[in-house]
Amino acid sequence: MSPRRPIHSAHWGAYRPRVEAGRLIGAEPFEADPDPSPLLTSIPGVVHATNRVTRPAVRKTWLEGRPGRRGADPFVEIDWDEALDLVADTLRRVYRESGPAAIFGGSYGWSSAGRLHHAKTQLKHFLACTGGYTGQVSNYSYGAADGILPHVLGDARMVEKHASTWTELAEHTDTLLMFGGFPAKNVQLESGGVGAHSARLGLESVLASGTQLINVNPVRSDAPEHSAVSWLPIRPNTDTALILAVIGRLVETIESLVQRISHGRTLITGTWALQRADHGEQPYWAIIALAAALGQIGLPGGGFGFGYGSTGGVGSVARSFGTPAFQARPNPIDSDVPAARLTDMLLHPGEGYEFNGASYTYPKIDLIYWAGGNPFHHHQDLNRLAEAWQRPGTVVVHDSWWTPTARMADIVLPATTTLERDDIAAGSKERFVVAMKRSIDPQGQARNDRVILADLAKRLGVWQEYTDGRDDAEALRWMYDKARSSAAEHGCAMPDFDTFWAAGFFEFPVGESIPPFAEFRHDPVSHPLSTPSGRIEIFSETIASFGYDDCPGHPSWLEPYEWLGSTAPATVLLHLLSPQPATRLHSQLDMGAVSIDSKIAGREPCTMNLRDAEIRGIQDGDLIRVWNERGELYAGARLSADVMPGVALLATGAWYTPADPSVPGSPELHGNPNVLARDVGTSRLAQGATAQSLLVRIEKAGPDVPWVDPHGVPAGVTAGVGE
Ligand SMILES: Nc1nc2c(c(=O)[nH]1)N[C@H]1C(S)=C(S)[C@@H](COP(=O)(O)OP(=O)(O)OC[C@H]3O[C@@H](n4cnc5c(=O)[nH]c(N)nc54)[C@H](O)[C@@H]3O)O[C@H]1N2
Ligand SMILES: Nc1nc2c(c(=O)[nH]1)N[C@H]1C(S)=C(S)[C@@H](COP(=O)(O)OP(=O)(O)OC[C@H]3O[C@@H](n4cnc5c(=O)[nH]c(N)nc54)[C@H](O)[C@@H]3O)O[C@H]1N2
Ligand SMILES: [Mo]
Repeated sequence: MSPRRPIHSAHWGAYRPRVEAGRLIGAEPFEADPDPSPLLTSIPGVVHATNRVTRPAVRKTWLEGRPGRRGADPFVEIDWDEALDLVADTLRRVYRESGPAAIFGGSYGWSSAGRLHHAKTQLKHFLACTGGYTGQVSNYSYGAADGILPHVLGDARMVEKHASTWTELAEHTDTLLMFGGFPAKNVQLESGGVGAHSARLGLESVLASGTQLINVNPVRSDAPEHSAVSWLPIRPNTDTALILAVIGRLVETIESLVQRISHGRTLITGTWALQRADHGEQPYWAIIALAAALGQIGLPGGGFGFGYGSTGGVGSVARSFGTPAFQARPNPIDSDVPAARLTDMLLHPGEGYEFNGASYTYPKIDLIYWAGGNPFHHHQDLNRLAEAWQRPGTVVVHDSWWTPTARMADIVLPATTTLERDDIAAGSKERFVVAMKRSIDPQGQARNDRVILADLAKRLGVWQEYTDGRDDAEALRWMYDKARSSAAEHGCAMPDFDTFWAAGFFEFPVGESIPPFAEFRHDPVSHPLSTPSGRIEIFSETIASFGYDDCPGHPSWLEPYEWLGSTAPATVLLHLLSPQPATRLHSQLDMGAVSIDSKIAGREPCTMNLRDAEIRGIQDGDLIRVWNERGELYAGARLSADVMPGVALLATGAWYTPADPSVPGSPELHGNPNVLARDVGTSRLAQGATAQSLLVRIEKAGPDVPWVDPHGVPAGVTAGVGE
């Protein structure tokens, strides 16, 4: 038998890299993966892309001490020592002059699957050692759920860490009522990597067992094609109204949906997208209330669950002990802001805001430090962010590519990709722990984030605190050994590091599953929830006591600020949903083969109903202009009967490319929906992102739409060598 090639992993799956003459030429799926992701084919082109950051670069005007404009000015390349001195001097100055709260190190973003070199975590660890920073609490994924679930259920585990398994569903569930359906495209992904993709096949087995699935969704195609699947189209952001009506009808007249779900075992699910909307707390609270009214919470295959179809691991058996992961030391200061309130923080230093029943004040930020995230992909109302982003004195970014955020920085440091270093992938809901072996040399002058930060720590006198005296190889072994001890305490024997590294992966045995709330149902007195009453709170005295009209004390239908029922008819305004992209992970892999192949004349496809296209004289493949009062963009039209009339879909992640970055609000040429999304919180309770509540106008574009390569490099820098 020929020896196996080394193994590697990514958020979209484990694979075996094929390397020739020092270059990655292919990524073959891990042999134990029954349902590998097509995204693997994007990796070689991305790793050797011409828009890799090859050397440290500094914005010219910043270096010269002139104001200039971030995103518009050219860069100059400098050597590593100079760059590290500049960053260290700036950190020292800001700590001295403005204090730790003036350093924004939230650095939200998925970074890499590798758990040691997870850039965001390493940055937070570093800034905790240098004196502290302003961080972020909660996330863009399920901010509203994070706010509401602890009040209703005692904690937020149900949002992803606790769900009935596919096996339980196949055995017990008669009806699966899915708000947001089950978009198979999303379950390619799991933070920390996937060894064996199981969710799509899991749902297939549930359908094969005879379960009926109702896809409540503006989009038909986000559920399997199967005779047991029915589509209930719904206007975006109106689920709460439907759910509350169903609860009412349960005790009144009987209609077909009520009929269906009140017979046999019913599981009600909600995708995370549902709560990423104005008043996003409400649909989740309403789903819990409906499940409570049906009386099956705690029974196998009954009750409610979240995140099915949002991420790969939901529906797998959860493990109670840790997988290898690096933990940052605690931040010595406390000035975190809700993740999605980034622009508000930059625009309104010193002003107050409400969050979960308390009042806080936004800090004044002088230095933004970002590694492993892409706010000019992920944040709402990018034109507003682009202005707010000009305010701090300095912006430092580590990335492997010239992303839109790197272009908006003053100092850009080139980071290695995972293929250029050793690491370990381990999703928390995943069976496999995978060795990510270095397969190629660092491209250009790229360095590991941990090495960059260790060199800065040396300059700032905190090398020992930051590294604990361990180099990258020693730290990797230490991280693994910690997980191994934790597993041993739970009776699970992991091999020693050398054996694991030689084998390339370790598979955890699948444990027993207990339906969520089974113990609580059986004996609520001995197993109370951590809510004030010990029960599921359909009415919350705590929330009512906050006095928030945007989140009252019980689930309520509250009109979103923009929705199809609000203003002009759908012949004029369309509800734009920005789902997760099938062709990449957020903005990652946008210049890879799969994403590039999906574009229309280089722009992101925007899917709309045939009727809406016809009214506007738009044909499949046309360039379209999409706009509202916050911004305008160009995209390519895709027509489909799978999207209900009045709704258009533009996936997230096309790299933000303003026609002229020196002009505020300049048209975006590549199709990033966040130039159109509104940037206000779900409510004062959770302050989550509301990216799914927006109306737009769409027209066929004129003949002379400008074009700028979204994946180029800024003036003054050396491009990578390319494929
Ligand atoms: N309109 C709209 N907006 C949304 C959403 C939506 O539904 N609609 N969804 C939101 C959600 S749920 C999320 S999670 C966010 C995602 O937002 P992000 O997590 O910020 O998006 P990514 O594209 O994954 O950004 C990761 C960045 O890290 C870089 N990176 C990867 N590996 C490394 C590394 O080893 N070192 C360094 N230094 N950098 C690295 C990548 O190149 C990339 O630039 O977007 C949010 N934005
Ligand atoms: N391929 C791929 N997969 C991913 C990601 C990626 O970037 N690429 N990102 C990952 C991340 S970070 C996250 S947080 C998850 C996010 O997962 P989600 O946020 O759940 O994903 P979406 O695709 O935005 O939406 C899921 C479904 O909800 C439906 N929906 C949207 N609004 C409404 C509504 O108001 N009512 C109803 N009934 N349905 C609605 C959409 O039509 C879609 O079918 O995805 C993860 N998976
Ligand atoms: Mo997310």
